[in-house]
Amino acid sequence: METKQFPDNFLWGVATSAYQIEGAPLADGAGPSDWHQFTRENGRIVDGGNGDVACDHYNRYDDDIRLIAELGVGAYRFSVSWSRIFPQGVGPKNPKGLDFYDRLVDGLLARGIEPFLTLHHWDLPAALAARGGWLNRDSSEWFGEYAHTLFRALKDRVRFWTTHNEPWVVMHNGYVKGVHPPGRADLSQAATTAHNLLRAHGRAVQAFRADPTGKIGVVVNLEPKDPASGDPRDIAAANAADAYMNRFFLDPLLLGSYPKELPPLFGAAWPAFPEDDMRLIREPFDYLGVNYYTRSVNRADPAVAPDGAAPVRQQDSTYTEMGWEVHSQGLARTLLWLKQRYGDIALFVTENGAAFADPPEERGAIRDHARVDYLRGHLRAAHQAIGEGVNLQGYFVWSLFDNFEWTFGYTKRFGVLGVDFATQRRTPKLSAEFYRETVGSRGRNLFT
Ligand code: IFM
Repeated sequence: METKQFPDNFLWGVATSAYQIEGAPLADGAGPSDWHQFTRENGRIVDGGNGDVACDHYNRYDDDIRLIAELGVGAYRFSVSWSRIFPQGVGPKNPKGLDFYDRLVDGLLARGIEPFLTLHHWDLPAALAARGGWLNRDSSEWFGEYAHTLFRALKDRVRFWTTHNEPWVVMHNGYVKGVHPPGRADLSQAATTAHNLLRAHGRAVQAFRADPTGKIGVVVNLEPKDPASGDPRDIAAANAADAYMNRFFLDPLLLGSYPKELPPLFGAAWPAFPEDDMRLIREPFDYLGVNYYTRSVNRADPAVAPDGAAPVRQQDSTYTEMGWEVHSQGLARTLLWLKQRYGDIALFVTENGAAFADPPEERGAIRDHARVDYLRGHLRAAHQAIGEGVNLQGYFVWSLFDNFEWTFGYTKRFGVLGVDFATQRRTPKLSAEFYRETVGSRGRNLFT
């Protein structure tokens, strides 16, 4: 009988991001980020939470590396806080900020863990936000300079680099829903932000190629958009939602133009972008990171801007604490869709995981069966996609720890390690044990 396993060289990892775990946002000469400021505005974050302490990883990183190593994983995906490196976003560097990531990278490598580094996972130096942030066309140059500094400092040891994490969320939550910095609802600003994020990506990729080592990519959040019924209006709404979320960034990056659905959806708010920008945006990169959590089923609703698609809850499905449907087959569909639409680009699942209300700790263990089931289902789907010819090279669980879940503060727990935020004690959950077995057996345990 054939044994089902993941390939030998498959990269297994866990993921985090700077603002969600580090704490000490102003330590050692760092400048404030837009998130540092946003969390100080009244009513922005559930329970008034912020990243001032988070998982205190800035101080505990050494112990945390040991915990990562105990999971047996080969890679750790983390992000760098731009305002630790450039307190003003541009201009004078802060060597102590760089030292932190230098020590982190060395610590990971000493334990045989591959650093998988993201340059921008949402936090932007407040000084640059004050200059318009991503709305400013100069943001591509600011980002290029920041990226170049990190390449010079760490490219001798870091092989895998990511420009942006989920640029769609930066645009949608920041400029459509207004629940992330800068808290606006302005479609024209949303489109400009998307465009400048894409230009900044291209600029960083160009800087990366100055030295031919390593791999650079970008990470997007994707979900299949299904229609709620066979009604042509629902089918059209699901297609618009797909253009707006799934193709908004990938089409320009990989095909060189925005989806044709976008200008009509945005109407007068769609800016006239300089044609020449597409050359920069299309700069070839090495891999695509996919963050997959759920799918959505949509019905037409003209009141929802800009895609006119309202998600509909499914009667017979399970939902996570985020209100996201558990739908593991959607991961296989997404990976296959990528291959079919964009070709055989190298793929990583750079985030996958779930927030559940975990049971209380019992004799030193948190028995998070729901998360184990979630991970098992999605890992099987990833394995299936490989079997169907997808060039999937790695998988990262979101997240290593319970951490600061942005607008939701500390109320949503995604970790395979539980964190008691009063004491900073880390407790492995059942899912940590399950994932350790998965990594150790290259996924054989998923099928027994
Ligand atoms: O916590 C976030 C992460 O920062 C980006 N991707 C989705 C996760 C869960 O919401």
